[in-house]
Formats: sequence, C-alpha cells, structure tokens
Amino acid sequence: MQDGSSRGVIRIMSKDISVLQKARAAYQPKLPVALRGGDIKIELGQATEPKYDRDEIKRLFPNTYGQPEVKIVAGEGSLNAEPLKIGVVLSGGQAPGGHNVIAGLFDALKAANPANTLYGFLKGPGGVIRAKYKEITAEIIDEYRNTGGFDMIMSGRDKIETLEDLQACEKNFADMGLAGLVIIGGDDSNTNAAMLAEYLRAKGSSTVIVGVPKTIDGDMKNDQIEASFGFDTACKVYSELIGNIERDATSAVKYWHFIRLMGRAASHVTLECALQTHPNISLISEEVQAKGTTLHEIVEYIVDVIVKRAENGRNYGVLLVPEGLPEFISDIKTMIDELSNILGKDEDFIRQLNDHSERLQYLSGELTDASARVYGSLPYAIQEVLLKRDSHGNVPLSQVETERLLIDLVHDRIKYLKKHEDKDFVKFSPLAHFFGYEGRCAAPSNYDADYTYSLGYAAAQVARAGMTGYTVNIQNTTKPADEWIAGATPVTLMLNMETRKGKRVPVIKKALVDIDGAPFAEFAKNREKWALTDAYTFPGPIQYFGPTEVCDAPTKTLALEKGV
Ligand code: FBP
Repeated sequence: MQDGSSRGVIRIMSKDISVLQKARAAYQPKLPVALRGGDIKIELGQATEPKYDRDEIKRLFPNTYGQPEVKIVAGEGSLNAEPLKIGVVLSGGQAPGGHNVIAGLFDALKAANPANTLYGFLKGPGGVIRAKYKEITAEIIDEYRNTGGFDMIMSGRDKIETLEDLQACEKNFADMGLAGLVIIGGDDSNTNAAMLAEYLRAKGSSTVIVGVPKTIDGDMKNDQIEASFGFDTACKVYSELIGNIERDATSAVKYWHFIRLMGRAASHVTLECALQTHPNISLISEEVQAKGTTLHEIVEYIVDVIVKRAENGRNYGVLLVPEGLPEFISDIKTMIDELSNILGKDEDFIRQLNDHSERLQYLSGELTDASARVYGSLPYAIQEVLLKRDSHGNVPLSQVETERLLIDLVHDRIKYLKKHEDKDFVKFSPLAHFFGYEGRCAAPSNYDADYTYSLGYAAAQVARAGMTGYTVNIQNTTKPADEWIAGATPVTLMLNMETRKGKRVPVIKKALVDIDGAPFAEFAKNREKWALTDAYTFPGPIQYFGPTEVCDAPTKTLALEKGV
C-alpha cells in the first residue's frame, strides 16, 4: 500500500482492502468543466413557482418560496472564501456513491480554503438532532473514495419534524458555528431539508441547508433532477444477477425464477432491469394501477405465459416483480388503505390483542367484506407485515414476499388446469429470489462515482454562496462529463401538497414510471417477444476499466428519456 496525501492517492490504511478496492481508490471522478478550475461563481435565473398548490406552499414557506434557479459556472464571483464549518448527513436507505458525495464536498471545501472544516453527523438525521458528529479528515476521505456503502458516517431514518427537533438543530448549529448542512437523501429527506431551511431563515439563523438527491429507487427526478444517485449502480448489479439467472434457466431448462426487486413505490428498478436483460415477464406497478388490474388477473397473465412457453417445450423462465406492487393492485390497495384507517384509530387496541388469530378476527369485522376476503386470502406472514408502518407511514414492503405469494397462487392455478383442462405438459418448478440489499451498497459505477462527486462539489459551492432551501443538480449526464452542467433547484419549486396519515403536507412529488414515457414504450413494444422466446441479454458485471461505451454508459431509462 502506498503512502500519500493528495487527492486520489492511496493512504496507509488500517484495514485490509481488496485489490480492486485499491485500484479503485485511485480513480479520480470526472467533474463538469465549470467545477474544475479555481474560480467558480453562481448565476441566478428567474424566480420560480411550483406547478401545483402555489398558495398553500407560499403560505408554508414565506421565507424560502420563489427563489431563483441556480447555475454554477466558471468565473470570478463572490463565493465565501472565509474559513467555513459545514456539516453533512446521510438520510434513509443506502445508495452507491454516498461516500463520493462527501469526498466531492470535502475536496471542494478544501480547494476553496484549506481551513474549511467538514463535520459528518452520525447515523442519519438523529445525529443532527442529538449533535453526534465527527470531523471528516483527509485520512477518512481517502479511505472511502469510490467505495459503496454509507459506513463512513452511517445513515438513519429519523425525521427532523417536531418543533423540539427543529429547535435542537438550531441550537446545535449555533453552538458549532455551522455555516451550512448538506442533507443527502430522497424525496422525504429533501422535503425535510426545505422545512429546516425555512425554520432557520424564520429564526434569523445563518446556517444554510442544501439537499442532494439520493435513492436507488430512482423516483426522485423531475425536469431539473435527471436521476437520483445510486439507481445506475444498483440496477447494473441486479441486471448482472438476473442475466446470470437467465443463463442458468436456459442451461437447466427446468426452473421458473420469480425475482422481486427493491423499490418501495415506483417500478423504475424493475423496468430498467427488464430493459437490460429481457426477461419473460416483468410486472410494472404503475401499469397495473392504471388498468385497475386485480391480483387474480395478474396470476392469470403469468399462468398464460407459463402455459404458452410450456407448449413450446420451455418449462422455464424468469419473472421480475417490483417490491411496491401490492400497493398498486386495486383490491390490495383498497384493503391497505382501510387497514391504515383502522390502525389510525385502533392501533393500540390491535397491538394488545393476544395473537394473530385474534387480530385476524377483529380486522375481519372492521374491514369491508371485499377487503376482509383479500386480507384473509393472504399468508399469515404477509398479513402481519401489513399491520406495520414506518416513521413516514409506509408499509415496510421490503418484508412482503410478493414473489412467494405469486408462486403459491400460480401453483394453485396450474394444478387446477392440469386436473381440469388437460394441461399436464406444464411443469412448474419455481424458485424465489429477492434482490435489494445486494445492490444498495455496491461500489459505485463510473457514472455514479462521477455524478455523486460532482453533486458533492456543487453542494459545497451552493453552501459557500450562502444559499438555502436548494437541492443540487447535475444535468446533461448522458453526454461526456465535459458537457455536464451543475446547478441547484429551490426545493419549493418541486413541492406539492399531499395527504399523509390523514394530514395535508408539502412533499416533493415522487416520480413514478410514466407509462406514456419512452422507457415503458420500449418495454411494451418488446414484451410479447421476450415472453415467448429466449431473448435474454447478459449485461455482466459493472466494468470500471475499459472502453467508455462499456464503463461510462448511463441507464437505459435515462438514455431513452433523453432520446439518445
Ligand atoms: P430510500 O428511499 O430511503 O433511498 O430507500 C430505498 C430503499 O432501498 C427501498 O427500495 C426499500 O424499500 C427500503 O429502502 C428498505 O429500507 P429498510 O432496509 O430501511 O427497510
């Protein structure tokens, strides 16, 4: 191991690291041209307004509403050159590239003034509320360059929500003399960032809040934000695994693989993996919702493909199902909404019931007949998970084994067909998989390594400019990094009002799969062919070294959205 101190040079480390990790530590992420030189300035655009609910949002954000869009360009400006103390926190689920956001932030701060200091708040927003932090040094940064995971400072799902939380933050920032806090998170965390920014402004605090768009789910994107970081790497990891399974399926010629993919609500991960690997069946929740498809109809569709493939001697195949599916199936969604309302009023009573059968009996009496039938038809384990809610009121869907539920229902239907409709030629040997945690902490692809480093670098400039209530963006990322454009979007521009836990609240609109968009159209155009033939493609592992078209390619989703 080498000794060194400058950017990208491997330091003596206390831990054993793999050969690839060693080589990867030396990778210097690419930056947009504007961020490469010494002189960087902020260019202000027009004042902004959100698309929806303007009056309500203006009333809730009187101090940060309507701020202009920002471009970060080369040139002499008035960015703060005094020594600054900046904090950073990782919020929510892990996503590849989180460490590079911090590395970009660190390098930009040190380039602006070596006396600038970066503090990492530990274990998520809870660390900000409780003032748990550590100084991030060059040694720490060099150990984590281009690595996956959030372990440098860890993450958490606490929310900075109550007045006490906000007051605690204000006090901690004042005690620390913090000029800014960079919050790396998804739609909910960036919404929280906007609320904290508004609160601090109202109190006359000088600490600014800057957000960075993160989530493997790929659902924090809009006209300004091209992609949430981590989506690229996670989809590439899952696609490698799916491709390997497809090869196994055509080699063993005897298994049907049912693969569930992470993504709490939107099906972007499933759609991207389908575009990368051409499996036989991919369920897209947003289409299921748009068509009002029932669970029974989904099972009929799957069985139809299985039977048709069996007619051609293909008793094997691969199916992708998004984690979020249950909440998009009309009859299950209605049942979950009814359960949420019942939990809203009777949660304590339900929790103190003795066992599952008492809970089932009570809920069967409270749900409508149709929902009671749907709830009663689900396996015990799923019934219990559907009674849980996280701090944002979401059902923890990563614990719902939808792939196994589908296998059971398909199995029953095939048994029936064999017995009553002469379909004895169908052989159904299913295997269940869930790919989620396998990809969330993967070492970032070149795309994510470059994108996140640039996001961190941009966040430092916005904080130095004393701008608050912004989420940074890097645009034009389907082009070479030389043509990337750095900027920042006022969070109020991205907000709309939604009802959560019975209350109308401002939130950044989640980007679901657009079934009128180019990525879905590409899938829909091909799915029949993919269903009946073996049109599988095998993306292989993420490549870090080699030709640009292999190493730096963006996701198919982004390429199709941008028409490249
Ligand atoms: P974020 O939206 O916070 O980035 O998290 C995404 C995610 O990976 C989802 O895909 C998944 O449902 C969830 O986190 C699982 O999180 P946890 O392991 O905390 O239950």
